[in-house]
This record gives sequence, C-alpha cells and structure tokens, in this order.
Amino acid sequence: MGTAPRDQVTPEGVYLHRRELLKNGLYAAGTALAVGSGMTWLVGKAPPPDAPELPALAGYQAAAAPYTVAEALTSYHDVTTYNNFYEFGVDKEDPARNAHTLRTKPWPIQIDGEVAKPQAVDAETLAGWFTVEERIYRMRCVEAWSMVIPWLGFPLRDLIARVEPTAKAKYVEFTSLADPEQMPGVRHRVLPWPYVEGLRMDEAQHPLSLIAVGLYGKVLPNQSGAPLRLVVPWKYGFKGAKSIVRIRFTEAQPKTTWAVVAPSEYGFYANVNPAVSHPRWSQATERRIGELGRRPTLPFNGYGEVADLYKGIDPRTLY
Ligand SMILES: Nc1nc2c(c(=O)[nH]1)N[C@H]1C(S)=C(S)[C@@H](COP(=O)(O)O)O[C@H]1N2
Ligand SMILES: [Mo]
Repeated sequence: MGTAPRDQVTPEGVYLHRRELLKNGLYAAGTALAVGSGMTWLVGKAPPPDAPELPALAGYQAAAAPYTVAEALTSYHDVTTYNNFYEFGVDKEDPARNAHTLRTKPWPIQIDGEVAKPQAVDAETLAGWFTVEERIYRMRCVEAWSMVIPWLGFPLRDLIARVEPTAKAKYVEFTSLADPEQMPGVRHRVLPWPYVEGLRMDEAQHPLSLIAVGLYGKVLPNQSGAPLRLVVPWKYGFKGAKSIVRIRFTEAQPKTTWAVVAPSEYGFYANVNPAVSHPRWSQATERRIGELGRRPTLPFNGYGEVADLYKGIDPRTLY
C-alpha cells in the first residue's frame, strides 16, 4: 500500500452537499452517517484485505494503440482497495472490506426501453457475445485523484448494435444493483438508490466507451463493479456505473444520481475539464494514486479525440 496521504479532497459523500440535502431533508440521515463513518476512518479501521484470487480471463486481445497510455499502471492492490462504491460504504476501503457478500452468478441484466430487442440476459451470456480486449485507460475521479487501469472489456457500441435501439433512443441509462441483503451501504440513505448513470447515444457509441468485465487479466473484483460496469475514460469516474442490472434506451435524458443529488456540483456530462473548478476544489491538478506530488489534469482526461461530440457547445457547460 502506498504511504502517501490518500484523502486530500473531501470525498463526494462525506460533505454530501449539505445545502441540497437540507433543502429536501430526505437524506439528512445519510449525511450524518457519512460524516460519522468518515470520523471512524480517521480513528482507524483494520486495513482492507487483498482482493481474493480471481480466475484469469482467457483469450482476450492485448491492449494496442490507441487504447494504451505511456504512464505507469496503478498497482492491482491500489486499484482494488481504494474504491468508490457507496453500496458497500462511503470510505475508500469499505468496498474492499464489504463487497465479498455480492453474488455475481447468476446475474440477470434487463435490456429495455427504446430498443427493437428488449430482453433479459445473464451477464456471462452477454459477455460471451463479444470479443474481450484489454484497454489501459486513465481514470479521473471528480475528487481530484486518478489511476491508470488495465481493463478487460468490450466496446459498448458493440452491445448497442446487437440490441438495435429504435430511432427514438437518444440516451442510454445504466442502473446498478441496489440489494440491501448483499450491499450493506444500501441500508443507509447516503444516496437515493439505485445508482443511475447515463450517456447520450453518440457518447455511448464512441469507440472509447467500454463495458468492463475484468482488470489486470482477471475477472472483475466485486469492489470494482462485478460482473460488469461502465468505463468512460474522458468523463469523471462517477459516470462509470458498477454492477449493472439494467440498460435502458430512452428518449429523455436520464436522471443520473449525482446530478439529482447535487446539481450545482455534478452535471450529466461530467467531462473532465481542468478549466472548470468544482465549487469546493480546483480540477486543475490531480493526485495519481501511488505517486507523490500532483499532475496537471488534461482536457477530456487526455482523450481529446472526443471533442467532436461536443462541437458548438461551450465546454465549460459540460461539467
Ligand atoms: N453503483 C455505483 N457505481 C459507481 C459508484 C458508486 O458509488 N456506486 N462510484 C463512482 C465513482 S465516484 C467512481 S470514481 C468510480 C470508481 O471506480 P473504481 O472504484 O473501480 O476506481 O465508480 C463509480 N461508479
Ligand atoms: Mo468519483
């Protein structure tokens, strides 16, 4: 484990947007919980266990240009013990401690909405439809820390082509599992469960948008969003919904969790932009987990090829 201080910026949940929270009162209990557990963390919990030994994923294509970055990978230990997955607790090490209770087999996924072939399909069957490849991506959390992660997955656009969205489909919505039996964090109202994220259809069809089913050559650990999660490398990490149980094609823009809870702080687009500060901190630099010091944050997290998707829109409005 790295010895550098890990939390220099308040996590999304610890402050949990007092203003908005108090405004509707609904999540006041959640605020207390988040602050309380943050204090527990300061006092000190046992270190999280290493991720369990997971089966290797055979037969994937190795990462090739343009899907690699010439930067050191974040260690497997850090990738799997420093996580945001509030369904398992709001502290960074809670998912590694708690996610062993998630049962990922069987894992039915509902595909519905504006689509020619609505269906329910098991995650394993679905993954088997596609060629799995390795993609080494930067991951930039809105809290101003970052990683470099070797994912295994398939392009979201391949899945979209297979299920044939109708002409009315303008967006794709992703819903995570919210089962209090398996996910202790869901027993607390830190967020309005289930966790929902979404993309505009053209963003979802961009070749960079990935459905990940593994990392570091192995099956995805539960804390990383097993059995299947979204990865959109030019956007802040919260867009990457974990442990997805529903993929819905919609005409209207999905009501995405963080944008609903704190609209002044988190938008629908959430494109990484060093020029637009978060109301409570700068986004100009980031702390790469495992490194000392800070790095400059790159526009679109270094994936400038997506700029075409936003032609004619002021990038500062796409937070
Ligand atoms: N269901 C769900 N998905 C989620 C989250 C969450 O709390 N619940 N956290 C998001 C945030 S804020 C980040 S930064 C990434 C973290 O992914 P990682 O833990 O694999 O690095 O997951 C995102 N997906
Ligand atoms: Mo995040």
